[in-house]
Amino acid sequence: MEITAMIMKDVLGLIMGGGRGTRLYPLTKKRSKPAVPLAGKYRLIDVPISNCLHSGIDKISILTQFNSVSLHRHIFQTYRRDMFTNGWVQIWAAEQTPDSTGWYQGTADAVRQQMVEIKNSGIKYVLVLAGDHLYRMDYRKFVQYHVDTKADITLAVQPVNGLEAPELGILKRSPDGEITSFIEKPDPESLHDLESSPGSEKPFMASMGIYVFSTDLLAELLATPGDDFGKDIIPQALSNHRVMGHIFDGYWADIGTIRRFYEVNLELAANPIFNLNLPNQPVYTNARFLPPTDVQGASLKKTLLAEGCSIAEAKITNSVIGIRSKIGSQVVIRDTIMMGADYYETDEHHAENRRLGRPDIGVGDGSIIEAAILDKKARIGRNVHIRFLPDRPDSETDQWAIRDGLVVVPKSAIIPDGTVI
Ligand code: ADQ
Ligand code: ADP
Repeated sequence: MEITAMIMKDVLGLIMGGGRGTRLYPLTKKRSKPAVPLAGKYRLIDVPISNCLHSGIDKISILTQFNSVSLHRHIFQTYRRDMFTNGWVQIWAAEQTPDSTGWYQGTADAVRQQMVEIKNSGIKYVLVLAGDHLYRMDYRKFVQYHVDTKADITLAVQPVNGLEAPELGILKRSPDGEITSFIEKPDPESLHDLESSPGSEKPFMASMGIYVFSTDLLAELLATPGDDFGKDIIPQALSNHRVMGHIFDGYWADIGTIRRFYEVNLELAANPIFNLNLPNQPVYTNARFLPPTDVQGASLKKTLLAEGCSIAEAKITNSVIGIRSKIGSQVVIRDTIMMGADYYETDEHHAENRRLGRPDIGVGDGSIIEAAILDKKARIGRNVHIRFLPDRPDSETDQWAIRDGLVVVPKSAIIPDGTVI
């Protein structure tokens, strides 16, 4: 059966926008995870939403634990639909009701708490998507496979190596693609029996955490206990449902931890691992009408440089420089994600900064920044040195944190002149 545009209109894209946000903390200190900036100009949520729109899915909900202003603003400004389309993008935040205590307890619980909304939408299929992955997938093929194989549930799956396997749901499939066993984050002993292609570079088959269900079956499954899809719902469903695994062979990266988020951003700068530049399949984001970046005397290597920046004189290597970044003279930036700013400071802002004795937004003259993540609107003074020191334990002060060995300067933080971190 050919999947028509009509069937995709009957699919709800349900994006899991994050649990308590601990794995990306402190980027999630003041915003919900879907609003975390990516690759200098996008936000994490732009990836699954763009995939949905390119696949003809135009009803999209984002499940998030808390409702940040920046997420609302971003969704409203970017995905406003016109009066001639039926589509919508909605944010469904965890809320306290007489029947629930508030926080989503896990991925399945998040969906359970919004089951009334899902049923009310009258949509036939629910496509559950992660909110922290970088990939480009045509969900039409995925839904087509689900329908063609008469599946009850279909998972997107991909081969992985032995280092990645313990962090993922690992499964085995029969020759026709039906999943016969599934273990969430298997320990080393159970891994041995889970090889799908022994001897190959990627012997294990992993779940990508992307599922398609019929709305009726989803409601039925969520009426029984179990708060997570990976830990509870999928393994329990194997015994009495047809659960299929659809292989996705494109680029796919889970960027839900500070370390992977950092690595994937820098890989985007250094290599064409993922094409942000496909004319017919752009990653959508807020259209901001920013001016061209103004560079006075910089050397830039392996760098993604967003628009609207102003760079006096700097040496920038292996870095992502986000929108509206301001970089002073004699600055060195290496192996760093600088997220930029949401607005330009005016002369009045600068006068106010002098009065308060704080640096302007951006990186001040003479600073050296290595292996850091500078969140939006960070104020890095002059002659600051953020060093790369291997094996630093996680720690936190008011103005910066060490996570996975990296210095993270949270949104709007102030690093005074001359600070050495
Ligand atoms: P994990 O990524 O470890 O494994 P999980 O932490 O449940 O699973 O996150 C899945 C997605 O849901 C992420 O986008 C996350 O931000 C979001 N999420 C988590 N808790 C949430 C909550 N309470 N409310 C809303 N959103 C929430 C899963 C599967 C594995 C699979 C990997 C692939 O369980 O089987 O291999 O994804 O990355
Ligand atoms: P983020 O989560 O990425 O930091 P924010 O919600 O903080 O995003 O900021 C995004 C929006 O806020 C932008 O549209 C920007 O115009 C506006 N904005 C935030 N702070 C200010 C400010 N002090 N002056 C003017 N505009 C601001």
